[in-house]
Amino acid sequence: MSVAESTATSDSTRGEPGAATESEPGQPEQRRILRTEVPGPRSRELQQRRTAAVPVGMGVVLPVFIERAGGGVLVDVDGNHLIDFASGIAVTSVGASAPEVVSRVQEQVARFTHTCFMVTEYDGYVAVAERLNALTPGDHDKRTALFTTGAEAVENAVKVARHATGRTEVVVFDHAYHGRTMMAMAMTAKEMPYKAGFGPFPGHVHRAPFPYVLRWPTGPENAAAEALAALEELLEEVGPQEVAAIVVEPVQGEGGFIVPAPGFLAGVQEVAKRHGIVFVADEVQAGLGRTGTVYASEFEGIVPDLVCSAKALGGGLPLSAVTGRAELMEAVHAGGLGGTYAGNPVACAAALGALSMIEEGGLLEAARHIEQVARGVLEPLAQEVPTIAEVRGRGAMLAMEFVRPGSLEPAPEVAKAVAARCHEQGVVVLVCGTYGNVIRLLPPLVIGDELLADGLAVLAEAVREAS
Ligand code: PLZ
Repeated sequence: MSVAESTATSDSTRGEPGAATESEPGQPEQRRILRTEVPGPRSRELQQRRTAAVPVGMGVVLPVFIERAGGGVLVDVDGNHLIDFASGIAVTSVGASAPEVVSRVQEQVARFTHTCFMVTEYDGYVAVAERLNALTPGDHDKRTALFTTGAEAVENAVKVARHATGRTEVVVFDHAYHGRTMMAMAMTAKEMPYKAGFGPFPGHVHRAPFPYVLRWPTGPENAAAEALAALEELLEEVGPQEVAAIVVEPVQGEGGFIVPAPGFLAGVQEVAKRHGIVFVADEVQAGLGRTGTVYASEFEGIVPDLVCSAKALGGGLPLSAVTGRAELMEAVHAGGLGGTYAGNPVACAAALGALSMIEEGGLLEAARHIEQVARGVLEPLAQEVPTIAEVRGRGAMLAMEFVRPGSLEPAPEVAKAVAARCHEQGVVVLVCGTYGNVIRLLPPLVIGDELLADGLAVLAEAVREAS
């Protein structure tokens, strides 16, 4: 394929030029443009340097080097405009160069870059904490501690839960992903590539079944009740009075964008409450607007005791948070929580921009709109193509699971082929799932309609080809 200097717009998706395609000042043109093959010659050159300087352990989905990004577009060093259906794994929900983030970061970085909040303080940190205390589910008294990565937020939620309860055990679920640090790895389900060769891991982590509706052995209608019964059974074995925390992703991310069977999360909350266990929602991937509500927990009206936020929170800068019941958060002794960079002022400034967009910028509506548009393409496609077992997800966190036709046998080779074809055509999609057979969509919530339609058309064509 060579599309020298051509605009890649499929006829089926050419619509009226509308406001959605207009690029904002300072943003790259919001259109898919392929000037070279992907990756192009300059990316390939840089890739050679990377290979000599960076270990392969640090994997890469698409070996393309990016020069600028914004809205729904990534511009690479060869001048290709790629459609971003990844958002840097659910991070740049507000876009990769949103003016609301950029201006606040510039202002902050010119005043000071760092003090360490544990040494001397700054109000940006407090402002982010106040916003998260207000935005997380429940109107009880809350406190927020800021950290840097999602894994750190998860680890600190466990620390708080253990300290507050005086208990040791942690319960997590099948297909869970919680990060790459030692405890977070122990809590993560999948061996390859996350855990293989890195053990031994911290103990005291127990895994219960997750109600994966598509694959529930006795049928979808039984998933919630049977998964809850299995959780109760596990608690009986471990001793519920020994369990500090149950940690759950309200929509599982890396595990395959698995939406738990209805009623399950509320059931987990009830079980946790009955046994005095801290109920922790890992909202690192699903939170902050991605699913069409600020937190995915809201969907079923659950109120977690502790909520982990990260990714979209920092608008592209590294920032994470644990927000929770004041009596739990205040249980830890002074100095028990922290980190040199925890709640860095530049990241806090970025977060205040991102949060204002999520709260007031119409992004929740945008996430629901993306779902509607994407389902409009993917659901008919699933009817047409026998390799799609299910289209699932919530808001702008959507996925397709691929199987061998007529069975539930995972077809990771189809997902891989679809992703490769999309990448070649300038659409950045990601694969996920325990079986590596899921294609997920995580576009920036600010993506324009034409770009979205074009990306979906490329994806649909890739699915038809690969099936
Ligand atoms: N909890 C629910 O999705 C990060 C992983 C990318 P960090 N997911 C992307 C990779 O392969 O390393 C994630 C998540 C949930 C925790 C985390 C961990 O967040 O910021 O990557 O530490």
